[in-house]
Amino acid sequence: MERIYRIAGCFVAVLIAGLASADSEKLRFPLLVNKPITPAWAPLWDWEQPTRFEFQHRVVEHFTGVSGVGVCCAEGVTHDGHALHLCFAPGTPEWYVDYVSRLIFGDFLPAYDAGRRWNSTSYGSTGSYGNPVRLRWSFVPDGTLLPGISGGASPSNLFASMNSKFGGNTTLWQNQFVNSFARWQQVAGLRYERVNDDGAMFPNSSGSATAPRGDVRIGARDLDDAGGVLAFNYFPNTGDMVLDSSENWSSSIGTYRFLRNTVMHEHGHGMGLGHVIPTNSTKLMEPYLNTNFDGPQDDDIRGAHRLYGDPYEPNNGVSQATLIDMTNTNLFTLDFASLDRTADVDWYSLEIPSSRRLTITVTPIGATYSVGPQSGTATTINTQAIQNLQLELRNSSGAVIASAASNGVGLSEQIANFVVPPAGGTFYARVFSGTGSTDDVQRYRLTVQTTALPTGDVDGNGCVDDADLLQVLFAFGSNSPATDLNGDGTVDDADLLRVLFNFGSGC
Ligand SMILES: [Ca+2]
Ligand SMILES: [Ca+2]
Ligand SMILES: [Ca+2]
Ligand SMILES: [Ca+2]
Ligand SMILES: [Zn+2]
Ligand SMILES: [Zn+2]
Ligand SMILES: [Zn+2]
Repeated sequence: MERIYRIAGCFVAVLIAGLASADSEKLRFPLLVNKPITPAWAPLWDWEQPTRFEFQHRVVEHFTGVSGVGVCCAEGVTHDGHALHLCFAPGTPEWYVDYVSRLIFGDFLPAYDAGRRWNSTSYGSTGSYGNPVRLRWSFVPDGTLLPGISGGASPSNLFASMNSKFGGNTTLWQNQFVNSFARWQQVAGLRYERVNDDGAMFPNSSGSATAPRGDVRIGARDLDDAGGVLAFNYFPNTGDMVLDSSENWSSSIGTYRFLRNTVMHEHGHGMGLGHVIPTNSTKLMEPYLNTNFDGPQDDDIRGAHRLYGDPYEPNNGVSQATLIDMTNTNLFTLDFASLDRTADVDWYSLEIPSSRRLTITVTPIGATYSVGPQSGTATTINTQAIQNLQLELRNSSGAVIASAASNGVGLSEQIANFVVPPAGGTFYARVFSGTGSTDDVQRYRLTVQTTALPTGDVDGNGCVDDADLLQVLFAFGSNSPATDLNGDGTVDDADLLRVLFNFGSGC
């Protein structure tokens, strides 16, 4: 069954209770039917078959008293083959429409728990899901009053306690935070800037470029003595972090992994991720801290990509293409890329020197493991087989000159040994989604390889011979890029001479 769905716009949350709550678990109730969300009840929506939308919209308006129903809808085919049309109340947040749609249409994967992303930061509004976000972060000055795990207010002792634990080496402990944010920035569409902090009321004081204070503010105080709770963190758009100053943060094992994994986990919440199960020491966002690995793992990275895209976003068009410069290398590997949804398209701008063959490979990255949201159900998924990757090579005017799309979901695609027009220049690799894809994150690795050819080797067989000479002669006077060796726009004497001067080269 081909799974498709489409979401067209959105509006107000009249039927959703408690949207302002920070507890995303409480938000997961269906809008029009008061039943728990599981794919099993999708067929109960038979009355919502896509035949009489207008009537149904009026019915919903009548029952709910909400006007404007029908502007924001999702349509698709459920996991068991029912064509379905969902109506959401005006103002329903996009993430919720997305979440419910994925459940109903059967392509919900119980993976990472990606809740609500940052939609407003100290840089301004942030765009939609899959687009990168910039965040400022700061350490609150000691004395800033911080809430504990059951309310109350105690002054932050972050600087005093950390300096004490780290023998007065402020740079050392602060660098562990710097490195924690740097790691998230390396693997997902998140950009960080450290700023000062004016000690404004905590939390609930928005980040500011001028105040100054971060979007993500960090403090410490005793929470429950050593052990137990290590830290807690607010979800977007608050994002602030409170560490328990009673913990052994200066443990240097694994390059301060106890501190760094705590910070990276807490900031996982700070970007909108919830806890995941099972607690088997394989995922950063498990409810209990793990130190047997370093930083975000596959499920955590996928969650961050669903919210903010991969680290190369935005690259959804030619003008935003991610640069891959092959001028001084013949092998380039790009990790942590993904199609963060089926609508994601990734463009790469390739700078190719003259006289090259080109091989581009896109390989799905992932693994098979069990995962689910905390207090939900864990299911085995294969994150390597989510989307059907497709690959195109385009020239500088955007025309497709090679493509690879024959392999299905979970398999790599390759444009192999393509003879690049001999003058080289700018080309574009475009990675996008094909049939059979599930609308969820597909991580991939992109590899670009070039092989040098002799100058004048028009057909790219490694030898400058009669065949190359004939190609130039036949194209003489034209603007054919394949034979325009010097790339000046015309196949002429100059190109002919390049073949003649190099005749026999490589043969
Ligand atoms: Ca504690
Ligand atoms: Ca992408
Ligand atoms: Ca494919
Ligand atoms: Ca020429
Ligand atoms: Zn509709
Ligand atoms: Zn409808
Ligand atoms: Zn947590």
